[in-house]
Amino acid sequence: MKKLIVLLMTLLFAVAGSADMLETNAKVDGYEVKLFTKKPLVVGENAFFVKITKDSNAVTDAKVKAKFFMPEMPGMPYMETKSKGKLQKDGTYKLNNNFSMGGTWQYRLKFKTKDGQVHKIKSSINL
Ligand SMILES: [Cu+2]
Repeated sequence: MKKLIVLLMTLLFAVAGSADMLETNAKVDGYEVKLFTKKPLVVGENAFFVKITKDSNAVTDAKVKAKFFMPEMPGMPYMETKSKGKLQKDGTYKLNNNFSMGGTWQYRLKFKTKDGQVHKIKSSINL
């Protein structure tokens, strides 16, 4: 019985752990933007991937930037981590961000398309 409980707990943690992987979809100005990770979010270094499509075509000539920040809190200063997207062979942009602590981080994802327009997405993540 004890073994069964331990097994169930392990399974539960495994499921909870995989839920920490990020995958969000947003639409802005006719673009579809998917922001995702391939690993659960952690305090420290994280790789984010951004896929931008318009009319089902991948947009691979945009300039992508992300800023994650945590507002000032009692006893804690404002914190932020900024990154620039690097285009990968698969047409996604990779960004690296380092989080100094767990909690809720707001983010602003921006991308500039070759027509000069800047598109913005606001949301937040939890880690
Ligand atoms: Cu904080």
